[in-house]
Amino acid sequence: MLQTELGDITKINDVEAIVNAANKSLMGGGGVDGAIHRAAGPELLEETKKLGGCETGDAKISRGYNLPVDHVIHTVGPIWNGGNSEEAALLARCYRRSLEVAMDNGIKKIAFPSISTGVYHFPVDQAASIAVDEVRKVISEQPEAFELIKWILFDEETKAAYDAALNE
Ligand code: AR6
Repeated sequence: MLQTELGDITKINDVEAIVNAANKSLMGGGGVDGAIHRAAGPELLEETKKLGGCETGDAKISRGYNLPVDHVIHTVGPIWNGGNSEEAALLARCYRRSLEVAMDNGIKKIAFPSISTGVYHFPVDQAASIAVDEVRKVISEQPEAFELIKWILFDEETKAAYDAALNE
């Protein structure tokens, strides 16, 4: 049910939705956000432009267009600022809100990237532990809601951090 995989999230086709680590504008960017917009094609931006942006810790859904999945759930992770600016709570909220939006849309299989640990500089070990804890909480509250939740990690070091968190 909870898995990790090394790879490119734009190539994943065994889930119904992938999560995007976006920014508040939802107008695209670099990192995984840029990769998702490139793979989905320009119609994705046409749709996300109309979503009215997204607060840090919240999530919004769009279609997947040319991606192999039907939906993209766009969440906005916190920018790391030393750890005393609610970063942990906001990151947990990204996972919770993404899963709530998935449930509202009947999505049972979902893949996350490592939210906030790239350009936003959240320390990966802490981010992995927060991510796994919050996803486990949601699953314990809603045991029937999901069939598959996975993290698609772009490099070995990041994957090792999520594997360690899952083995805690
Ligand atoms: N598949 C899976 N993971 C990826 C991919 C990919 N194709 N590409 C990068 N990653 P980041 P953030 C990994 O910077 O820290 C954007 O400009 C990457 O190696 O994409 O939440 C947005 O518009 C790292 O492990 O997201 C925002 O402005 C992880 O994804 C800002 O970056 C997250 O790195 C968000 O920053």
